[in-house]
Amino acid sequence: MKDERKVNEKSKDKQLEFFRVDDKGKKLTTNQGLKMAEDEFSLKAGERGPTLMEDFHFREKMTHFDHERIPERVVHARGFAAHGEFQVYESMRPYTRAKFLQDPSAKTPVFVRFSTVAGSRGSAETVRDVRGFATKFYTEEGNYDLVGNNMPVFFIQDAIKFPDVIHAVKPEPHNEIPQAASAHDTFWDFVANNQESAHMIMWLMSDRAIPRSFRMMEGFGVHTFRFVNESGTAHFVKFHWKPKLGIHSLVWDEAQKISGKDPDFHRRDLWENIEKGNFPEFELGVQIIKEDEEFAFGFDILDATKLWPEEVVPVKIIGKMTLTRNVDNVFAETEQVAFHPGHVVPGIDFTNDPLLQGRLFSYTDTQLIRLGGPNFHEIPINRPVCPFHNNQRDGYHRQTINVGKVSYHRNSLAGNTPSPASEAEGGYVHYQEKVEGRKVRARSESFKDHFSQATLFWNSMSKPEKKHIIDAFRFELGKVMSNSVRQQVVDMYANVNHDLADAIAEYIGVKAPKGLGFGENIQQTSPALSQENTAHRPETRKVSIILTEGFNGKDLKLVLNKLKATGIQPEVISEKLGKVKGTDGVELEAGHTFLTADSVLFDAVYMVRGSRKSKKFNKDATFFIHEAFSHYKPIGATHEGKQWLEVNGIGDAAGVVMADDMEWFANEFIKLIAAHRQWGRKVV
Ligand code: HDE
Repeated sequence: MKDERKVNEKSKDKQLEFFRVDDKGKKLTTNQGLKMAEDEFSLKAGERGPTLMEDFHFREKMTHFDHERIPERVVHARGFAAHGEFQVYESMRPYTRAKFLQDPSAKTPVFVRFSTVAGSRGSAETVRDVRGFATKFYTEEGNYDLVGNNMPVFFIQDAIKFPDVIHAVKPEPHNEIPQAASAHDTFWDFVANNQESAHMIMWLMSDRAIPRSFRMMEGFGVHTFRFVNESGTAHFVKFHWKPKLGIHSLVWDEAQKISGKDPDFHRRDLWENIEKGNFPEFELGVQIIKEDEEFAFGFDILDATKLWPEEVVPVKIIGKMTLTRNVDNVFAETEQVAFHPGHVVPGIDFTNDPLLQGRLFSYTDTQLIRLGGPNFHEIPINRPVCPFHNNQRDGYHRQTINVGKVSYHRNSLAGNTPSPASEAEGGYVHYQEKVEGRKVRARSESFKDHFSQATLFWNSMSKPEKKHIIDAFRFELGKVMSNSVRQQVVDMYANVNHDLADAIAEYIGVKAPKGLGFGENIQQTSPALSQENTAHRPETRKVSIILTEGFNGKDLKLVLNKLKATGIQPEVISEKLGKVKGTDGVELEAGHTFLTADSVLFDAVYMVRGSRKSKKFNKDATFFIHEAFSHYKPIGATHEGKQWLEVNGIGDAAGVVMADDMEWFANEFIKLIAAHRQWGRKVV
């Protein structure tokens, strides 16, 4: 352990190395280190006789297996994580004394876990849901956890309601249906009867709830926190993660199909890109408000159902996180990592946001049951990279062997150590906020506007984004059996926007209330809320290349080289796996057939075909392209592929490029791929 402490101080990777075990090439032993001569047959009285109690090897192996599962997270059970590093661009010293935010040359190791909220551990990843975005910074002053989501607001305002919203969204208790879906009665009954959820539901019905990739979504700390600098001055702060690849989403039909075709779609995407060296990058941004401006906005900054519009309080980009390494073992790292919004470092402090205050209790409490005792901080993935010393002792699975007989404070036998550190020595000192008030179970009047920002969100959406929101409401409420609940939700959303309420009502057998609602007075927009206004980049997009034998080898090579040079990932689909022969001696490896690949697993299609004709190929390719077309994906075609698109009647639609000039074709196709979806296309 002492040696480990030494490496501890150098880097998280080195520290983890200490615990890494490779069983390859080793002799099989019991957990006591005893080499075993046999691992296939239990010890029996005679070859056909009963198994003997004496078989310690069988008992140990089976007992361990029987105890392999731990309780899954009560929320965010389905998740995937990666290691990386964070570096600040410029010192944030004027605002915070947090050391990891001060030195632009320092790299802080991080571990990030992305997740869905509602589904169980084995559920599909592309369901409509909020995504968790939890980051552990292993700083030299201790671990700092930024435990956020991919949406900047939340369903409720007070933590005491968290069990209610989660009970409502989880599968209904009498039949445990539906898994990982909010489209059912209890969830929408909760929404209609807890109208503080209005704004968050707009995000949940939007494209944000079906991200294309963990690498292409924003992250938000949600709550208002505090930065505190060396002289004790505080500022309110909100945290943002901005993906360098821009924000992109699936379309709903595609998301549902992927749930069946590849329920591991998001983890596979993250895993494969990190393995290939396409390291995901996210910039850290902060919005900062002065302490004396606490009441200068039209909303309460302690209310987690409100965001700070970026046009009013700009996001200052202060650093970058890069994810560079996959985990070695999902259980040891991803499953056992324990995040907690209360894991802070000097210079970062809390506010009285009642949602945050409740979270500060919940996370340790949940780790105690999930990780089986109070020593979860000793699990390798959770250990800080700096040493830790205190008088806490014992408990299940204690690993530290504390030497000496003193385990109390104050003492004289150990020179009164471990001793508290002063602020100058790096000790954490809470921000001395003045608080006064009566003990009440109540909500501040300033928390009672539930609709203004829901309307702001609606106003800020592009036309296609609005259509997706309407479709999502129609889908979700269409699955709700109770007519009364459907009506209540439509009545509620008439407060946000009347056209929205009308459009929903029209399809779900109820009527929107007459007259204009609250939201009609709100004209403001916040362009930053529309993901169409974010970066559009082609890097790492997956393009399916559809080929048969006899394709034009020289031309295709030129296009493929151009795509790859832009960072696009082409993958060949053909009739059979293996080499496909083209002209000019070119051979390409088909990694997929129509049996194993599907259009929903790619961002774009390039139809090349070849000279070989096959009815089966034509049928499969027709389905493939029509599906990609209906999901607004870029489609390119050259050579025999061109005629094929024309015959299929999709040759001159928006977002379809066909050409004989390969250079021009490649450039145009790349532009379409960068733009992601072709919303101008008419899809019936
Ligand atoms: Fe969590 N949340 N949460 N949450 N949360 C948990 O902790 C809780 C909230 C978030 O990848 C649990 O270790 C309460 C907001 C993420 O391991 C639990 C409230 C935000 C993760 C818990 C909230 C989050 C969790 C379950 C209402 C965004 C996954 C397992 C006050 C800012 C972290 C666990 C990971 C996990 C409680 C609301 C984000 C039960 C009581 C708001 C990303 O402690």
